Amino acid sequence: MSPTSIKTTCPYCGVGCGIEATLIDPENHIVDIKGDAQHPANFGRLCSKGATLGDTVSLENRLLQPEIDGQTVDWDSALTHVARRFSAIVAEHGPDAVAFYVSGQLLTEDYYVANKLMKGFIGSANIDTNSRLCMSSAVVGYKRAFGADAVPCNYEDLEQAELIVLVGSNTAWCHPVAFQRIRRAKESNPALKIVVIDPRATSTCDIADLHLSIRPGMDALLFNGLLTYLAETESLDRDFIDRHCQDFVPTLLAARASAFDLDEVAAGCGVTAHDVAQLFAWFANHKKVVTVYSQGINQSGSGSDKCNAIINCHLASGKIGKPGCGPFSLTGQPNAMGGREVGGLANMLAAHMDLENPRHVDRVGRFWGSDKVANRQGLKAVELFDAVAEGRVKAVWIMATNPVVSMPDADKVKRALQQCELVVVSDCIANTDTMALAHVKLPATGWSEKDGTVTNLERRISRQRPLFPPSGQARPDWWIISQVARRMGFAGFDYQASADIFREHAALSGFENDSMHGVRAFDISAFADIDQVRFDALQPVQWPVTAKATQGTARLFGDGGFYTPHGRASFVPIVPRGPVHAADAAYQFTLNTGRLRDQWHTMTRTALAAKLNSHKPEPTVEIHPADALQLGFRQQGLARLTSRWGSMLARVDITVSQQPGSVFVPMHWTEQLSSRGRVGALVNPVVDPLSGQPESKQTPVRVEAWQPRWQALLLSRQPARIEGVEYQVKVKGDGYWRYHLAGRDALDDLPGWCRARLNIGSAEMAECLEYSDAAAGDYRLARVEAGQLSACLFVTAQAELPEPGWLCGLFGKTELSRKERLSLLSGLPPRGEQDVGRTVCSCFNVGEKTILQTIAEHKLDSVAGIGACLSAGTGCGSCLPELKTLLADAGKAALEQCSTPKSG
Ligand SMILES: Nc1nc2c(c(=O)[nH]1)N[C@H]1C(S)=C(S)[C@@H](COP(=O)(O)OP(=O)(O)OC[C@H]3O[C@@H](n4cnc5c(=O)[nH]c(N)nc54)[C@H](O)[C@@H]3O)O[C@H]1N2
Ligand SMILES: Nc1nc2c(c(=O)[nH]1)N[C@H]1C(S)=C(S)[C@@H](COP(=O)(O)OP(=O)(O)OC[C@H]3O[C@@H](n4cnc5c(=O)[nH]c(N)nc54)[C@H](O)[C@@H]3O)O[C@H]1N2
Ligand code: SF4
Ligand SMILES: [Mo]
Repeated sequence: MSPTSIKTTCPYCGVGCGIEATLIDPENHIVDIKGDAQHPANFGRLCSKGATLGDTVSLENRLLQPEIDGQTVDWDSALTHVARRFSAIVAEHGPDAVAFYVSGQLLTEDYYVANKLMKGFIGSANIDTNSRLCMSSAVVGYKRAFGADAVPCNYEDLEQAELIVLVGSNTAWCHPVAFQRIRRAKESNPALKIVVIDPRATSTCDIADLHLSIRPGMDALLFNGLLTYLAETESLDRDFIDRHCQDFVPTLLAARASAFDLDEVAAGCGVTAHDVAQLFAWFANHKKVVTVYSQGINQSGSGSDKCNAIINCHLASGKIGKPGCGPFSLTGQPNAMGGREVGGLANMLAAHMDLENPRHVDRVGRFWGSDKVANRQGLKAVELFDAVAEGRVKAVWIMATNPVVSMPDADKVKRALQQCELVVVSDCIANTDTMALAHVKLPATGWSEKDGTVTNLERRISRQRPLFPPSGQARPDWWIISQVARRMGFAGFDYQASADIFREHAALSGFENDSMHGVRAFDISAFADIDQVRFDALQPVQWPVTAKATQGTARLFGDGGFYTPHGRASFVPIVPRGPVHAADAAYQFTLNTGRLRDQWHTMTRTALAAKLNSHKPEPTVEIHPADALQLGFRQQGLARLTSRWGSMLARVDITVSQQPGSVFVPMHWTEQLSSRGRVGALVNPVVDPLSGQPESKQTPVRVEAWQPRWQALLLSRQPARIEGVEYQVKVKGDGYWRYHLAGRDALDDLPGWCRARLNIGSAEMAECLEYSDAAAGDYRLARVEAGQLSACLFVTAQAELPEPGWLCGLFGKTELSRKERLSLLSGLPPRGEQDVGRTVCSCFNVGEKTILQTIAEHKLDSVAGIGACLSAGTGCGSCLPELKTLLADAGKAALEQCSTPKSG
């Protein structure tokens, strides 16, 4: 029998890549993953995260049973309990005393039902989503300009553009397959110009013709400057402005007032006038320009205004609605767009309708058969958790998001949940920082079991199809929500399958959506009668999908046709504002936070794939060499970061990619994997007044060296028991666990402490190798069972710890050689053997040292050469920028060697 192959969609980023999954051994969840060659989002390509999905579908750390107060219960008890408690609180305190906090990682069907229950039947709009932290400013930007939350562009525009401006977007790491498309477009059309605007020099700069290392938060000034420049150089599209837009004059006046001349703009943005002039001239002189923007723009106290400052420039030059043009907000999550369609945010109603529009509320009420539809905005994420903290919200149901990690002022969120009357959490994973605070735990099906649709960042709806039946008692989110709704006594939740919900959602999108009632952008009414067979066969398609556009719609606003009452796009006058909290004498650095190449958010799934953990195994703080020198930092030392809201510890990474005065910390680490690595605890809870989106990219912090008394590296086949260690990071490897430890308390009995960590009693000492230098504070211990390395621990007070690469590799060996055993406690490979170093290429598992050695041996001077020798860089391509850096480093090292006169 040939193995079954199933087409589905990647559950990570908004690129929305199609996947072809081949079931090898379905019972044991063994599946082969490759890109779907036919899917228009990726044409067969995947990045490191998508390609390793097969390593994340085991039952490791899955939540498989419902629980109430730590006791396993059956579904009926759990659902009845949730329904009764929610009903009772609503009866006593009103509908606004309860809330849902949901996620752009729900499927559209899950999202639709959650929104319907809260806004339609409980009668409150207290349902907000992690998209608040992500896309809400982009939504305000589009709605203010176009009258609808509609992304005008698609991926082909990236290929057809003459200039792509990537602003506040680390596309290379965060939307890797879209980035590969841009890279290839540039290879085949070298005239294509790429500009990156980011305080950091990221991997995205690898293909940039120009990088503006902008002062944090100053983007609106830059784009106001651009608008002024377009007007002054007669680069406006007067015809487009006159026929399709309004409010141009006040907008230009506002832009001029803030950004009168180029030198002023350059000084304000902290970049050279030459570079600003270059960007402006390219923008003005090219017809086809796409401005791609993401969290460097959205996650700001004035993110909405920044979005409109960008859109203003595209409207003014008519660079919109045509191939190769447009302001292109890159959605982060796989279904952030789907959430916007169903109205998952607290300030919108379903299917692009508004809570504060009585006709919309009435229409949705008639459609749903409810007279309780909410008619005013609910609490936005930060307000929502504030209300939980104050006891105004007494019950919260969190689905598919991990707010104890990802919210700003995250320690406050944690405290709020600790004192909340009822916390219900639906997740596919058993141990998360948020799940740890749940009174009721509901096991959801995860990717590989879920069945429904998602919409990617170019409005393309794709199917996620199940590969396996649900594990344990896990159930789809839509099922869990509908069951609670029914037990609360509400009609209209009798869905049998996700297709039933999709059909209803499609019908609502077309309901009274016409010129008589007012046209709404989101319309997929062509699917209003879709049956299960057609749903199962659904091909990727871009909305709107209507009777007129049955094959979907590639691009919007080709000839105006904006969704404002008058059909014209609105310019929005912008007064630039810097970060709300500026750095000061006490908190001298601006903390910037964001993503790493191989991890997804709070790592609940990506950290299950050993391959993805070795690129960046620890939480780091990236800092400029000049700042590091002043603070007395050394590379790979430890630092404490403190803001007015919280503090954390991180490994120091000194790098010129960082600008002086600013530090970067990844958002990913949790309490499950680190003792003090949650950066969210430090992030200020400042929000954009219009969108409510937090300013997660700029918080003033103090940074200082953190000097431990001892440091340790522990590797073990079994998870080790470590408690009370101040700095602790746990990393899953291939067949072992790895711990980085450091503490300031003296370890009185060092050998005893080490043996206890490895669970070694006196009987087991016979299998151990041991090294002790009490005077120096060095101790090393390794256990070899039946010829195999089972654990090793290196502790030091002063010296360096061994690099883990070679030691980790020993866990893959069935029998250690005598030479290896002799070398073991030195932590260094025996003479003639090579440590592979930190993983650079995750697809082919190639380490940094292997690459450097191969470059030297074969005198390589291109990434293609490295690919030919080692395959590195020939998979997903995400490591290409790093390979180039290694080539450059190797070149410099070789030069230095040549120019250093040989002594003696
Ligand atoms: N590998 C990986 N990919 C992901 C995700 C993931 O967790 N891991 N998450 C997905 C999600 S939900 C999202 S929202 C996207 C996010 O995708 P991106 O927005 O591309 O990612 P970030 O790293 O959050 O931030 C982007 C850049 O903004 C820069 N920045 C900070 N401040 C400023 C500023 O003032 N001005 C400008 N111009 N730039 C600034 C940062 O230095 C950073 O390089 O990624 C998606 N893709
Ligand atoms: N400092 C800082 N903070 C940030 C950001 C930043 O750049 N800097 N970025 C923000 C952004 S843009 C985002 S999008 C958020 C993301 O932050 P979160 O949404 O909190 O992060 P995730 O780890 O993606 O959480 C998803 C959870 O859902 C679970 N899950 C996965 N699939 C399913 C499912 O099908 N059903 C259910 N019920 N559960 C499921 C996962 O196991 C995980 O626990 O973080 C925000 N926070
Ligand atoms: S780019 Fe990577 S993470 Fe994003 S959808 Fe494609 S494979 Fe998944
Ligand atoms: Mo996001």
